[in-house]
Amino acid sequence: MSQEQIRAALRALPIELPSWGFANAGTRFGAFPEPGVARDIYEKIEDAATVHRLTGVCPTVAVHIPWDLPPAGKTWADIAEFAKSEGVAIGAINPNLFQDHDYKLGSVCNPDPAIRKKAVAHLKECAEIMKVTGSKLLSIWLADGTNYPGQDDIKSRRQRLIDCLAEGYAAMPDDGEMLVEYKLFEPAFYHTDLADWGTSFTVCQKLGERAKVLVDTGHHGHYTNIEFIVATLIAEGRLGGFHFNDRRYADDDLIVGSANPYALFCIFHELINGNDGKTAFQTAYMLDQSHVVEKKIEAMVLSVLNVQTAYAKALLVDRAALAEMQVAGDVMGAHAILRDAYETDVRPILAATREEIGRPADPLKALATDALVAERRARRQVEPARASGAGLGA
Ligand code: PSV
Ligand code: MN
Ligand code: MN
Repeated sequence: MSQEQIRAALRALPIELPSWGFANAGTRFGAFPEPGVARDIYEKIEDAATVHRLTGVCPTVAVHIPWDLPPAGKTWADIAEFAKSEGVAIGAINPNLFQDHDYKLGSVCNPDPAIRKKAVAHLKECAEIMKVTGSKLLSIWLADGTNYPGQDDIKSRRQRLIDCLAEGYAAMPDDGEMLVEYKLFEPAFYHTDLADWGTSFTVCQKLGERAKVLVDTGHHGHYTNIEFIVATLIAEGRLGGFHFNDRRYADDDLIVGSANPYALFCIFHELINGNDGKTAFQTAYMLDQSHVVEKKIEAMVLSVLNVQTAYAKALLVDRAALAEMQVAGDVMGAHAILRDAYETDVRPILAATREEIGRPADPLKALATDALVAERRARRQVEPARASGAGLGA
């Protein structure tokens, strides 16, 4: 593949940023506020727009409801307009069905029909926000599950889940997609109602064609082969997108590509393989990270660079030669093709990709001396926020 083709492919891969990754976040042991950090939906959009300005590949920002809400007197249409004025758009709408005290025993799986009704009403509210903002994605993650054997009836919970999500699905715009995210455990520790890709997949089959599986790279058991899941979901037409992040232990939500860059490369290899062999499969590429000790905008820029690095390396795989090795049963030869690509230094390609569209060759270096970012960080430390709501990430 020519360098020009690689640069074009990199520019054509949009990476969505999570609003909550720009806000102060913490663990259950505490949070450490960052001076000048984004405090409301406006400021999160400003920071997402900065990342787009520096990288050229982040045109949308996902929002989480109600972490993100328009202030009194403003509407979601106003927020979408503000995003546009900043050069970005609202991306996936993420309902929050896990923090309200009513959801202690679950949201859409709760044994109490009144609480399920409340959860469905929230799904419908988010479907309306999709219509107003022009978002095409309703991204569902549930904290539903149980902590003890016998706590609730697993079979009944599954049916409640399907029935409630079906109502949310029906409320979406006709061209909207529902992304169904799974997670092995946490906050539930005995069983989780959407625990793995198979569970999400079968639920999507019940919901309809526009329901697809969302793969969050931090949500699996250790040593799970995520690229195998990706290849399978593409083959079945049910890969809906990614929440990229990295981890060493559980759902650490660290900078993607910081701990397991080779795994990320292997995921992109399957994304290209499952498509036309030249570009990655079209799906929703999103980051889902919470930055606790690292500077938020810097962390997001680095995450984007790491995703592009993995993609560029995967694009370098000599697929014709690989196919020959595979047919010949040349195990070491086939593996060497992948390794050769992985070991290539793609930093010059990435720099050229950005310079061609008038973005800095080194976005992190540019960020360090960015006057607008410095001005905003200073202003936020003295002026009140435009809206309320800290928008803390989980
Ligand atoms: C849950 O761990 C999750 O991955 C879901 O995507 C949530 O929306 C997000 O994290 C909140 O940080
Ligand atoms: Mn996620
Ligand atoms: Mn997560």
